[in-house]
Amino acid sequence: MKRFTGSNENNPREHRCGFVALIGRPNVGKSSLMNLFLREKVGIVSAVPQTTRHQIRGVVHLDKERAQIVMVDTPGIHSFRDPLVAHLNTVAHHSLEGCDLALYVADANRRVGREETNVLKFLAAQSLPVIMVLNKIDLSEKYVEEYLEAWRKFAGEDSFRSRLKYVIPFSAKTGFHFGELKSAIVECLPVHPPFYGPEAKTDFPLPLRLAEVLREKLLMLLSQEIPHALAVLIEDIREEDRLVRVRATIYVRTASQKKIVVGKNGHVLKTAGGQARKEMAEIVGKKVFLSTWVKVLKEWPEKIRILRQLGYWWM
Ligand SMILES: Nc1nc2c(ncn2[C@@H]2O[C@H](COP(=O)(O)OP(=O)(O)OP(=O)(O)O)[C@@H](O)[C@H]2O)c(=O)[nH]1
Ligand SMILES: [Mg+2]
Repeated sequence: MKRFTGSNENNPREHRCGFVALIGRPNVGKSSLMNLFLREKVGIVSAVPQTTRHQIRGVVHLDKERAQIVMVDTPGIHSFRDPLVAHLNTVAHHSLEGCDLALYVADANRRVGREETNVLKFLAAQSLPVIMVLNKIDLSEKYVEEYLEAWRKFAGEDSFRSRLKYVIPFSAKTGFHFGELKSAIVECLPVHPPFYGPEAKTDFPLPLRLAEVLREKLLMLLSQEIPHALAVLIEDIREEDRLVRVRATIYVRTASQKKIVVGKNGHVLKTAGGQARKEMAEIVGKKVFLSTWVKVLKEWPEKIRILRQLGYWWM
C-alpha cells in the first residue's frame, strides 16, 4: 500500500477539483460512502441491492485542503438483465465519462464473485486512475488479498502499478480511514478552480430526491422480493406559505405487491409516509404534507414512458 501524502502540501496556493465516480457491485456501500463525505444523506441507502437508480452528484467542499470533490454515485453494476437493469448498468458505465478518478468500491467481507469480476473487467478496460476502497472493514478484512490478486489478474500487473493509485481498507459505517481516503482523492485530482459555488450540495433534482426518500422508507419496511418491483413518482410539489404539499404515486407490478406495500389497515404505507415526511421536511425546509397513491402497473420496468417519468431514462 502506498503512502498517503495529503492534499496540496507542496503548493498550498493550488486548488484541486475534479469528478470522482463511485463504481462497484450493488450493496457494497457506495451511497453510504458518498453521504459520509457530504455529511448529509443525498443518496438513499438500504440493505437490499439495487438501491441507487440514478446518477447522483454530490459536491464535497474541502476549504482547508483547498479542494472540491464532485462525487458521482452510480447504481451498482449487475449481471441480471431487464430494461431497468440494462438502464442501471448504462448509467453506471456512462458515469465514468468526464471523470478524473474512479473509486472502485468493494465489500472486503465478500469473496470476489462473478459480478465482481465483471466490474473489474469493466474498470480494467478504462484508462482512469483508480483508488480501490475495501469497504465494510469494520466487519472483517477477510478478502483484502483476494481483491488485490483479482485486480492483478483482470487488469494486469502493469495497470496494477500505474493506474491503481491507492488501496484503502475503509468503513463508511465507522469512518475508519476517512481522512486517508480524503487525502488520497485530493492528491489524484487535477489542479483546477472549483466547479461549483460554496452553497452547492447536489444537482439531483428535488422531485427525484423526494421520491427516493419515500422509496428508501418503503425498502426498509418491506421484504426482499419487493425492491425491484417498486418505483416512486412525485406527481406534484406545491409550495404554500407554511407547508409544502407533495403528491406521490408508488408503482408496483402486481395486486399482491400492492397489498404488501399498503399493509394491514394501511400500516406500512402510513409508517413509511410518516418517516418520509420528516426527512422531506428537512430537505425542503418546511413542513410537508405527503399524499400517497399505490398503482399496479405490471410492466412498468419495461415501459420507456414510465421510466422517463421516473427519471430513469433520458434518451
Ligand atoms: N457494516 C457496514 N455496513 C455498511 C458499510 N457501508 C455500507 N453498509 C451497509 O451496506 C448496505 C448497502 O449500502 P449502500 O450504501 O446502499 O450500498 P450501494 O453500494 O450504494 O448499493 P446500490 O445502490 O444498491 O448499488 C446498507 O445496509 C449499509 O448500511 C460499512 O462500512 N460497514
Ligand atoms: Mg447506492
